[in-house]
Amino acid sequence: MSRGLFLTVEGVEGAGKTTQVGRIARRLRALGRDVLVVREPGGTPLAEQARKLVLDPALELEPAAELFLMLVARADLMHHVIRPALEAGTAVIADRFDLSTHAYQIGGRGLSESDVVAANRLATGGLAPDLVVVLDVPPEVGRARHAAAGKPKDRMELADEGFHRRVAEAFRAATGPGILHLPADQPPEDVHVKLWTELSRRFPAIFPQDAG
Ligand code: Z5A
Repeated sequence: MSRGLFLTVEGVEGAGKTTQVGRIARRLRALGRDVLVVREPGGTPLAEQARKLVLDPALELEPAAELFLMLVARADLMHHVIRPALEAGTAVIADRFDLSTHAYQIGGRGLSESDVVAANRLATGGLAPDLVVVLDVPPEVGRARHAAAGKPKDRMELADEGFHRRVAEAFRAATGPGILHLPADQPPEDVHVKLWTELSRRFPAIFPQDAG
């Protein structure tokens, strides 16, 4: 059996990642495909504990401590969940993955890129997504969506304006053959249609354009 597709969806808070991941997964399942959705940080008992710590507004964390909590979660999720699923031929869709580390811990916190890349490689064992989708929305649009949803702010969301500007800039600047930027400042259904079209262009056997 061939390895499953590994897709990650990234972007600033409120970009619509969870919404789009859910739609893609539902449509794939309706087509009879095996799909696993994960969110980072989280997805295993250890990773959920790390998530609680790293998002807790009552804690003050050094950038390196924040990085290691993200990576302990990733290493555990990768070993126990993502890798076995991909090896079984399941498509894995991750709501955030290592481009978030790049944007938040390197771009936002200013940690050394080479150190973070090396530490991330240890956490992932070198397994990289087949495609990284970045949902592009201005950070103020994402924040307004968040505020409208009435969710309490976590430790990362409470960071200062400059931090969030640097994070947004790092997402905007991310380029490469495995990275797809998608304008996401439109209604969820329109974003979904554009995203599915782009996915079917790249992986037609998995995302048929005429179905669903
Ligand atoms: N983090 C990190 O620092 N380093 C790392 O390596 C990793 C993560 C992996 C996890 O938060 C935090 O961890 C995150 C980065 C950091 N911190 N920040 N800031 P998270 O991923 O659990 O949460 P989030 O991404 O910040 O927020 P979110 O609310 O889950 O955002 P979203 O998934 O992009 O959006 P959504 O849940 O789909 O939608 C939010 C609301 O907008 C909701 O009411 C929707 O109905 C609405 N929505 C969605 N799409 C649309 C459109 N198209 N139009 C209008 N309204 C919409």
